[in-house]
Amino acid sequence: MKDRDLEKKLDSVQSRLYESQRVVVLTGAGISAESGMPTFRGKDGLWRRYRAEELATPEAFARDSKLVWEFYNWRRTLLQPLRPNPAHLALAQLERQIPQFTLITQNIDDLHRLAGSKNILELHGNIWRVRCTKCGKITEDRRVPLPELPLCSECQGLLRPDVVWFGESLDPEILRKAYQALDSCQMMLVIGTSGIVQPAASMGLHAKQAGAYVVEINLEPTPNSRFFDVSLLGKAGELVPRLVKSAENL
Ligand code: BJW
Ligand code: ZN
Repeated sequence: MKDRDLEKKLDSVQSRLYESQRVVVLTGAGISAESGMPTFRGKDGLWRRYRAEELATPEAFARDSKLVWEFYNWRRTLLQPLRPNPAHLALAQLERQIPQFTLITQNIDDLHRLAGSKNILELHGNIWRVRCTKCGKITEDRRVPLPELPLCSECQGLLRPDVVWFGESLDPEILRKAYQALDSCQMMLVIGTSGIVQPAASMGLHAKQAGAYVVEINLEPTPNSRFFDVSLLGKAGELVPRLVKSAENL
């Protein structure tokens, strides 16, 4: 994309954004890439050449809990020192400027909260929570690393990460709030997601069909790009801050 074209698009998206009362943002792993977190489907894969579909499933955990915990311990260790990047920070600022702002994230890394975002719907859970496979108790646990096979303090059952794996249902209350926001928003930004994993992959299209103006921000086109109103190609850490006005320019 020529610089001049990109600038024009950014100006027009910014104007629409500040005319909107209700805005939804959907984020994926790409928004955390510039903080240092590898994405799932990058060219080198995520971890030891396993695909997400081979580790992030209840079947994988039943077959080899140690391996799956090794994967999550590796990610906890990697994530612990990481900080929000300019894209996370810009979204936290945007939330303070838009009357009704909902941030839907597929990420489990907590970086949006660290950046100061408040109204966050975590579709796929949070890596800093664990859930007992026996009694169901959910607790925050920030130890890094966790024991090879961490156990519940109440019932000694095996703990698992409190995240949503393939084939598992998303929290119905979180989904309800997400669709409520998608149904009524005037504008939606879809940032740094490959648009492959359902149901998040269809959320942009859902908002579009409900009448929203949908803008995608990604390094490259995705299978959904053609359904959206605008596709901005580039790094989230550069493009998202460009859309958000500083307090003195409001
Ligand atoms: C940048 C950038 C930069 C890089 N700037 N951009 C309908 C049809 C077919 C299948 C299904 C269906 N409905 C449900 C399914 C099954 C399944 C599914 O979708 N499978 C597909 C693979 C086809 N979905 C489910 O099982 C879901 N459950 C469900 O729907 O329950 C009901 C049901 C069950 C079964 C059948 C039918 C219904 C649950 C999905 C849970 C996904 N879980 C994971 C792991 C979470 C925990 C963890 O993190 O460990 O979630 S998998 C993984 O993928 C993770 C992510 O959140 C998710 C999405 O990945 P994301 O964020 O898009 O990352 P990438 O790496 O793919 O893309 C990064 C993008 O960023 C790229 O585009 C880059 O270009 C870009 N980028 N740097 C801007 N700097
Ligand atoms: Zn327990």
